[in-house]
Amino acid sequence: MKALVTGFEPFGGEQTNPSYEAAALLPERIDSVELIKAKLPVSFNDSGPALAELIRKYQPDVVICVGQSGGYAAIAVERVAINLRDAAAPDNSGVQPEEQPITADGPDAYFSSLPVKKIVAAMRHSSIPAFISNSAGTFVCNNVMYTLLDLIHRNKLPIRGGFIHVPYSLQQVVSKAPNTPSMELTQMARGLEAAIRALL
Ligand code: PCA
Repeated sequence: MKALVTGFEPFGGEQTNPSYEAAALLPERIDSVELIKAKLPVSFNDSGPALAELIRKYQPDVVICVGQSGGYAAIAVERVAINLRDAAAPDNSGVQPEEQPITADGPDAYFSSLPVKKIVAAMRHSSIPAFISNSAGTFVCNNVMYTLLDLIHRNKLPIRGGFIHVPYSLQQVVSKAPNTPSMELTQMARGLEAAIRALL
């Protein structure tokens, strides 16, 4: 089995993005799963084509896209992506769509095709705080999750795909307000590993 795990470049004034840093900490192989790790741009227009190209190149069986969601202290396993772009701030390309569909002829929403309950249970079993989130927001992460599931659906690809949000890393919050939630990168990586093992 081959799994593509993507993280993002930094955005919103941050120096790092824990989604990519945590993905990069994963080993090359987990049991029978070969892992491919890649970084996506925080861009509404460029992230989808970049992901599509990675899928075309590596032909993975599983795609797990990971993003940062500052404000949580637990890993959020996303259940649903909606056909909406509505950004409160510009992306890294300066694009800030408001109330636009991702694809005009697409369904309103797609459910993750990963076993979200099983993944949350596996993370918790590994002592990593985790929950099911019913909204991936309306920024680039939701856009990537929707684009992934739309690509799989339209092309009838034999891929299980979904999205996971991780908190700020400890490093990111050292100078933030003292009550800002965070998680150690190694814990995030353990959570992602538990997610992959849950797919075996
Ligand atoms: N988080 C953003 C986009 C990139 C990332 O890591 C989001 O939640 O949409």
